Amino acid sequence: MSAQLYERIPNNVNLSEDKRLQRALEQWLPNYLDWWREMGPDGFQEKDVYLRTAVSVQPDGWANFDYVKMPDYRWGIFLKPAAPGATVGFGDNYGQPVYQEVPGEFRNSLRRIIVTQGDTEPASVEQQRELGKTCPSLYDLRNLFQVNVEEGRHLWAMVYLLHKYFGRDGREEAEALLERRSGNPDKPRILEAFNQPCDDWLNFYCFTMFTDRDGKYQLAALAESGFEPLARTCQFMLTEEAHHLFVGETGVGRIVKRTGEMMKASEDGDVRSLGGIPLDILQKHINFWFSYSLDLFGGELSSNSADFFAAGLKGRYKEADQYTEHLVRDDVFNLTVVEDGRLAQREVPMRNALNEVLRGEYVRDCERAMTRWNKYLADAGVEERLYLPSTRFHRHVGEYAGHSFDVRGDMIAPEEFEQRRAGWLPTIEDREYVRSLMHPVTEPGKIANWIAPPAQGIKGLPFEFEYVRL
Ligand code: BYC
Ligand code: FE
Ligand code: FE
Repeated sequence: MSAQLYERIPNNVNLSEDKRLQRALEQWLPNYLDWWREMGPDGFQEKDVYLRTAVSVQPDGWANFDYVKMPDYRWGIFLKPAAPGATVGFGDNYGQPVYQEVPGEFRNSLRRIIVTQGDTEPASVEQQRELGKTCPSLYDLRNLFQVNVEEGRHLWAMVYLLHKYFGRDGREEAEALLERRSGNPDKPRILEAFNQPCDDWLNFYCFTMFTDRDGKYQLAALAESGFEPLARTCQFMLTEEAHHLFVGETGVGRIVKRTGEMMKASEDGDVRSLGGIPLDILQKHINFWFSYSLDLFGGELSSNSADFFAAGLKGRYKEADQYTEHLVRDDVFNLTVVEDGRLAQREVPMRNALNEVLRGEYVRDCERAMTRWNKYLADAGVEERLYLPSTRFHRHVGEYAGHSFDVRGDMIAPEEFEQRRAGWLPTIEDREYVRSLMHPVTEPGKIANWIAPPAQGIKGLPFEFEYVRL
């Protein structure tokens, strides 16, 4: 499949042969650009940024690096090439040919999945729009913008599916994706994590660590889909997503490193006097973003998850590689539920617990990162450690919502939660303290005091490289 790169909308889906679709997307394009100028990174639209642009879907050649002004970024439509003879990989239609069109009976479910996925992408750009003004270095500024333009491209990916496969209601949904606004009480984004403010860099790194990571697992589940255009779209999105996760994990890691150094250097272990971010504030941000991101997996018990799996729309993580049995008809899952005001075990049909199974994969991945961060503390000679709170802590969706749990997962009275909240979740004072550290550092090679420099620059270039020309 050859990529058509120099059309108005770069693509590898033969857009020029589908005039109706091409016209529809060319009509959507100016609305998208208006949205980008209004809600994209504030104050940097005319700057040259050293960005990676997808120009082909080949494993070694898809990323092209050059200086680009963000509004000129070539947002394109790229699907991983089709594997011939592909079949539905799980559920009740296991082994049948993959769906090339939307099966009528799954139309609403599929549209809803695609709209939910699509809604998160512009939402995150909106949440991050002010961050450029307080960047800790040009390297980090460039990474922020790289993430932003790629989330913009992910929106394009979903809008392509809506326009191509869902007719009139697809077009309406595509427009609505540009109308909702993160945090706006009248027209909020669909999922709650995407209405939370993300206006300092500690929040940004936690967001890309924990919330983009939900994106990875959701996309991976959709990359298994029997609706082939969705699967192939998500497969390609995952290659971009890896960088977002890198930004988050190394970003938090670099703060941990710096805080560890400062704890050692200060007389009393208090890093505030040295202008650092104390470990307890870091921990509270981890608690906040981890718990909100857990909500993004949906209820522990979900008839939607069972229906999506049965229909072959949304699989398990690495369904094809990791499992040998793909029907999951009789399996059960042991779930910890709340019964009569206390925790109890209940055996539930596995298909209804697939949100929880996916969440389990996610939690293991987060634990891996936590181990790495704690190693930085150990290396600095510091005793304290960071941890992940219980998956029951501070939940707003699912089995544990409406009850109160401490960070160890023990049920407590709501009053006790409120009394101890300030020790577990960022307070206004914590946020203000972090904000007080956020001053832009824009000289090439310089870095803010509260974060360690990265181990290396981008694409083999040194950290001192001028990643954004201001
Ligand atoms: N907030 O059956 P249930 C990303 C609703 S991130 C508000 O338990 P289901 C990215 C739900 O709609 C990845 N409402 O849930 C990251 C349902 O409503 P109805 C985004 C919620 O459907 C960073 C009810 O509660 N992709 O890409 O099994 C930067 C019961 O729900 C929430 C996707 O999410 C919530 N958190 O699972 C940029 C993939 N959770 O039916 C990008 C597509 C649930 O009672 N979405 N509800 O009206 C899905 O697969 C599913 O919709 C969910 C929910 C996994 C989100
Ligand atoms: Fe994305
Ligand atoms: Fe992302």
